[in-house]
Amino acid sequence: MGDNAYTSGTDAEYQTGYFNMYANIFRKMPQWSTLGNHDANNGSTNPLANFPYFDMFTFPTAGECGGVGSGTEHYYSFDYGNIHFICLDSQASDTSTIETNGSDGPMAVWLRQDLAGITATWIIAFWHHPPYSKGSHNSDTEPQMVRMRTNFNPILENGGVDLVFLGHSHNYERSVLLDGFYGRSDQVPGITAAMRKNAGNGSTSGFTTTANGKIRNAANGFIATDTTAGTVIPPDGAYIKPLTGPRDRFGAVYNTAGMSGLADSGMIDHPAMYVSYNNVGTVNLDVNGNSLTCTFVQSGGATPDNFTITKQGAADTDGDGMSDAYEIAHGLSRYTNDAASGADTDGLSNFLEFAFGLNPTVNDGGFLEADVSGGIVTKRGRPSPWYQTSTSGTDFRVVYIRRKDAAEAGLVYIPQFSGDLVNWADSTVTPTVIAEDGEVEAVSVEYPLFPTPQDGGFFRLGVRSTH
Ligand SMILES: [Ca+2]
Ligand SMILES: [Ca+2]
Ligand SMILES: [Ca+2]
Repeated sequence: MGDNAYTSGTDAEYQTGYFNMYANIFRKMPQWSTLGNHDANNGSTNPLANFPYFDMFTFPTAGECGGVGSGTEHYYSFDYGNIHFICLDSQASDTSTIETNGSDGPMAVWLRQDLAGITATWIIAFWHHPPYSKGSHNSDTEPQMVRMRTNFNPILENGGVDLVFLGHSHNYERSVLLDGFYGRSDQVPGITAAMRKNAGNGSTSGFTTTANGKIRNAANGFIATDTTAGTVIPPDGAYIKPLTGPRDRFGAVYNTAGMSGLADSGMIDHPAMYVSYNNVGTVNLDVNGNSLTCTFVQSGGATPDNFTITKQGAADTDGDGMSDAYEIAHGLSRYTNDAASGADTDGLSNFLEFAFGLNPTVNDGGFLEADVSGGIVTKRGRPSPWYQTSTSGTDFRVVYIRRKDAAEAGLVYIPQFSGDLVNWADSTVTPTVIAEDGEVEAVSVEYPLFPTPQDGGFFRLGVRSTH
């Protein structure tokens, strides 16, 4: 996270404090660094200066490792597995943005292009100056820290960043799942409940604290409280973010880890943080498919913090049960709950249109039709009675349309049967898929045997969202 060798980042300092120090590790592991103030001749902000740092490292400038080429080693991106890493320069590059300064500097121009093309599951950004810190540096007042927060956090959050690693403050500071806070830590109203996408610890296993820290959780009323050695913090469960659909503004974790070489003091009570420590250690990043876990590891093996982010399901910003992708495609609002309304004249709510794969702006709510022998849905629509003949006679069944991404979209379809229209029983059989059209499938369920068949069998279908 920058400042790899003190004080001015000279070749000699790097040799002694970095290359000699970690020779065994460097034989096995590539290094991806970001420019710190000590790498820049102890504080230079000259964007044209060729610090020794740039001769010691060779960073991609033309997208050689994935992403959009930046044309400079000051900032760059690369892909590793299903992760897209973005390195920004908070020390010596122009941090202007359209929103704050009227026009984008080259770094903002490049970042927007790079973010727009990402298909990787994970986006992890890193740079030197933390946007949220009350460690050995104060993000309320230090200009570079303020600028990264006000100018670049919005771009990254709009682009769907999941995790940001930072240095500069010689402390460990780890935020909750946060979105949209660009002010001072002491401003009113400060970080709102809506900005805390998840105020819990994001841990799936819990952890045991050490001394020299501050923690903010339900047990202490979310007021930063001194940690004690040996306190067991129970898990609150992983931070959940959508796996598919638009990825913007579902929250990110900001993790300052400037304490690998030295731990300084500091208030470490920034309201963005779940837990902070003035202790030496390192952060281990472990990504396995749709799950990402960070663990704070100390030299003796203690692990006084961890958190997990899990990607699952379809993006549904307003939680109305209809995916963002569907709402955008059909002109509905992804920010307001419009599940119960219906813009067309087929009598189906927007939510049922979504569930049956229909169009909420077109009268298309007739009964479904399918070419069963060909296995093709020929017309999407409402559930319908259906029968098929077999060697044992005639099977009376019902058919209905189910989205193929139902599990991802959080949809549950519940066929129910009744003999008297009063008492309804959920069907317990697994529906049979009889046709599909790529996006949806028609499934059939046989009528259950009734004690008094002459009463007839009535059918209805419930559709529920787990969002
Ligand atoms: Ca929605
Ligand atoms: Ca909506
Ligand atoms: Ca419709």
